[in-house]
Amino acid sequence: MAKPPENIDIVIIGAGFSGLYAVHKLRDKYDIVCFEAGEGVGGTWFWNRYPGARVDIESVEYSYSFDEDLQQEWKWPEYFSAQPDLERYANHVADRFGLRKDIRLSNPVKSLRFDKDANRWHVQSANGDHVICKYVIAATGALSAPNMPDWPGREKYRGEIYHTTQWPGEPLDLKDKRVGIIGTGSTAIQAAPILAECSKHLTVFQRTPAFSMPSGNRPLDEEHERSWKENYSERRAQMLDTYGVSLIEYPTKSAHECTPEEQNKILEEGWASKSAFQMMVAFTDVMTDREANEVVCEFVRNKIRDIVKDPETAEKLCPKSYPIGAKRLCIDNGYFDMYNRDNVSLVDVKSAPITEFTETGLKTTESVYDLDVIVTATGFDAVTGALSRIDIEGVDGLKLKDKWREGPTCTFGFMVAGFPNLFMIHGPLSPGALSQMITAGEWQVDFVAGVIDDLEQDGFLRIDTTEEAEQNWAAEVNGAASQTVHHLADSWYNGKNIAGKKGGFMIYVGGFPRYRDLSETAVRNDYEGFLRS
Ligand code: NA7
Repeated sequence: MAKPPENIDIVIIGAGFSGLYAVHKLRDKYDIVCFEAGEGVGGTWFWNRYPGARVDIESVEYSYSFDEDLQQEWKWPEYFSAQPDLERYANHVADRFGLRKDIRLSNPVKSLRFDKDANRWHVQSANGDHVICKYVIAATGALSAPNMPDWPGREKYRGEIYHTTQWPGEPLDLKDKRVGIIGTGSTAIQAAPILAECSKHLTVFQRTPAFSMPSGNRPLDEEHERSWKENYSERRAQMLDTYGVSLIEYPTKSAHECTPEEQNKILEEGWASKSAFQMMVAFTDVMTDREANEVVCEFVRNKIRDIVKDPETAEKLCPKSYPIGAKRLCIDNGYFDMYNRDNVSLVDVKSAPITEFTETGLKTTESVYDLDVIVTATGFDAVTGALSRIDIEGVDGLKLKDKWREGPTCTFGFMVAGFPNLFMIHGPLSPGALSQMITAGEWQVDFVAGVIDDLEQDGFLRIDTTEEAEQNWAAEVNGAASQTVHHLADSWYNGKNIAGKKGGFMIYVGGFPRYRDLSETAVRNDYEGFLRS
């Protein structure tokens, strides 16, 4: 028998870091329910349990700022936390702030339908819950819908297959196994060195080589921790004034203003620094000038050539088809050095693509590979994937997946015209994954909470955005992207990692301060670009 509908104020979708904060922020003032697909909280850091999973931004930054006591008391063991520590942190926050009673685990949202006469969303979940609410906040994550290649023959493959984001909870015994990993993005680059150490043989199937920097990870030293804890409020405020909500060192000189010796010195310092993202800002023009960018590319290629002993393998591993930083930079723990092991081989699947699964492994246009375990580190239907996989119907039967067929449209990444009272956190065309997502997510949740408070105080029943505002925002997003080298690579940033996915660059690269100013200015100007009624 169908469950009776429940009437509440707000549904939050997702109990990842942004969703958890939204629960905390809104629960005292409103009746809320949070639906979560996973069996636990933490989102990205619940799902991504593959060996080597680790954040690539410093944990003192990549953590909540909303509660000073939490900030002071929590101890990160390392500069860049491993997945278990991040999951532990998410659980600690859920317990400490009593968030669990409002979160329904293992209960993904299946559909959303807007009743325009009643100004209410009808939310249906996998467990048969039917919630009628005024507002929906989709904190569904930019990297949560896995991309699984659809080569034929999967059902006949007799070995084990694991997508990295659906890794089993128990440790795998791989010591006598031939393992294949497909992909060489951030995930594969973290997992592969560990898989190589614990398996009989590892074959890496590479379509596009990646730029990767060595991780400067180490146990967090007390002095560094103390300096953050003594200055947290000031530093958090500074972070929000930086391009990527992160206090990396920003450069003052263009590559063209430096002699080759100066360039080399700066790049060596960047290579040895804690954060890979330092390489994207080694000079002021790395992300905007092809020549400046090429200086950094060639420096990294030479590092790869120095590390990898076999020159043919080294050359295959050198990215040459796109600028550095145009795809997400990777951070590794011994990735290139791994190719010096006897039990690791590299297969180029750009020139000879994988065509099918066989009973015993994979077939490419040139060869067959026998594998006991296949790891698909093939990434995500990113940014829009999680929302497009929910059946979302706005006013007059408009479906979100139809509206976004040619690419996502929205205003400031928050709202889509025709879908009133539905707010996205880290939505498409927001700074999303090009910002430090926990702090940026807190700011977005605060912004949406302010919009809801205003609606309630001013007696409005709904807010929508306009198509004109969406077009203006698209022009701003595309204008910003066209100033950079980002559009010169196929990646999950522009959806070109997924066959047939349409749309342009999905992330706002005009910098967080401008994004924040434009959003706040629109609200101050009597909700310019929005319709309240
Ligand atoms: P990514 O960065 O999207 O990497 C996925 C990798 O899988 C990438 O090397 C892809 O090659 C490869 N891939 C995808 N489909 C195929 C097929 N069909 N054949 C061969 N190779 C394929 O995902 P990650 O999980 O590594 O990282 C996602 C983000 O998480 C990362 O950017 C960080 O922000 C954290 P391609 O490059 O598309 O040629």
